[in-house]
Amino acid sequence: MSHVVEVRIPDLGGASGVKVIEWLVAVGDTVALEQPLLTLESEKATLDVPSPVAGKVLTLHVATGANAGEGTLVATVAAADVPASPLVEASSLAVPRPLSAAPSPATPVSLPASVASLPAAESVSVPAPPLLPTTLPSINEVSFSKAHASPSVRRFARELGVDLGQVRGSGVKARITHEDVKGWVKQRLSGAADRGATAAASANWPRVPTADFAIFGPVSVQPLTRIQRISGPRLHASWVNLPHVTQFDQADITALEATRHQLQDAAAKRGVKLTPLAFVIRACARVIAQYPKFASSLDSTGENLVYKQYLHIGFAADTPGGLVVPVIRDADRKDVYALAGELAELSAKARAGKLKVTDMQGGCFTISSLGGIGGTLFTPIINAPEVAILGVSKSAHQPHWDGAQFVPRLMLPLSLSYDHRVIDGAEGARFTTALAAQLADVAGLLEALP
Ligand code: CAO
Repeated sequence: MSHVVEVRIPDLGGASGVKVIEWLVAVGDTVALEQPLLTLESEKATLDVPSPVAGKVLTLHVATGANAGEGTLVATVAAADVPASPLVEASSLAVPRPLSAAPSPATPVSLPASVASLPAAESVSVPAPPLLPTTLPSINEVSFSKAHASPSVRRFARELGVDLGQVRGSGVKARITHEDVKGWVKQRLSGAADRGATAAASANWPRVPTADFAIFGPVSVQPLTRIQRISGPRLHASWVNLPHVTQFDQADITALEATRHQLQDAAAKRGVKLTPLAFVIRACARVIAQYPKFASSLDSTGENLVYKQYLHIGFAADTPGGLVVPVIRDADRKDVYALAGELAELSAKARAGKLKVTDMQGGCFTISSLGGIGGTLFTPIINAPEVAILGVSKSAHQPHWDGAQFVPRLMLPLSLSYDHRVIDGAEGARFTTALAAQLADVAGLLEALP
């Protein structure tokens, strides 16, 4: 016959201001004797409150995040078949554990039975070991002891052989939860952490807070556009997976702009308008021919660079639905007129929402031009799996010292972001220097194509 047992906060050894930071069970769960029910945190320690009986959880009396004190009623449990007094307190069972105490060298570490009983690897030949122990790194006791986790999470991690020192906490004050441990194990087993491919997929990233904005004033809610829903995660993936460095420079485009204006009539006869971007694409194509690494990609193992025997260049286009990146195929085989024509055509398609998926595929390098809008410099996000992206800002006249006097020159700001796993800082600076020189060499940009 069952009876109801009240679970109260135990003697806290003088600690005050404890908070319920995690419920480890839910109403209706069957619990074993001494199974942790919830985790409390004080300024100095976390502790689990175990169930004083085996039975079924009937009620949780406090919410996660609530403050509690010694004697607070936290749960009621229907005890099964235990001939005991109707009211039992958990006070004698809870064991606090310091948050960051260094381990005492004398303290024996209780390994899970399966690990503790393994023979020394070099002394015997053993059959193929199970996946988990072979793929998880061994536990570093110092970092394990310093990890911010409750006793039940520690126990759980020990059972799985997880080094808590390597697990990122997603709980309050970066505390490691059961879910974090499970997520870490899943990630290791899938090999994602080793490949470094999906750091973003990890459940262990700290999360930014959300808020109920309506508490502070009226709000309206607008869903993200389809393009934003697609491009957002891709930008995020690139941001978190690729070590970005942005190299800034500026190019003297005084001569280029003068020539561009002179060529507008000729361009109009061909039915195109020459914008600075067409020249920038032409310049990039020529410089990438010297520095092909900037149009390469890492392969799926992350251990080889793939050099493409073609050069398709994408450009970011601002559309009412969001950012899209149409791709100009074989940009290295097109002169500025052809590039200007394709720019206009693809931009119009982009703004009308008429780009096909194939119009946006196969890019090797991307250019994001904000020159028609304004701004000085920015840090564009690489369009992975590409390894570099060029940001172009609005040109402006600047005084230039020619050795005798200051003369006005029209300068174009360049912001090159590159994947530092593939491109070194010196290469990045060489690339922007070469690009600036190429943009200043307008005759070279207008050279007939081979
Ligand atoms: N400096 C000064 N003026 C510039 C310039 C520059 N770097 N680049 C373009 N301009 C001028 C052009 O000459 C044109 O002026 P005129 O009409 O007087 O000739 C005007 O700005 C507008 O140019 P444009 O935008 O029509 O043409 P474009 O070829 O330069 O750009 C496109 C085309 C599609 C790239 C652009 O319209 C666009 O969408 N830009 C936004 C890209 C973006 O959102 N990037 C951010 C992505 S990362 O979040």
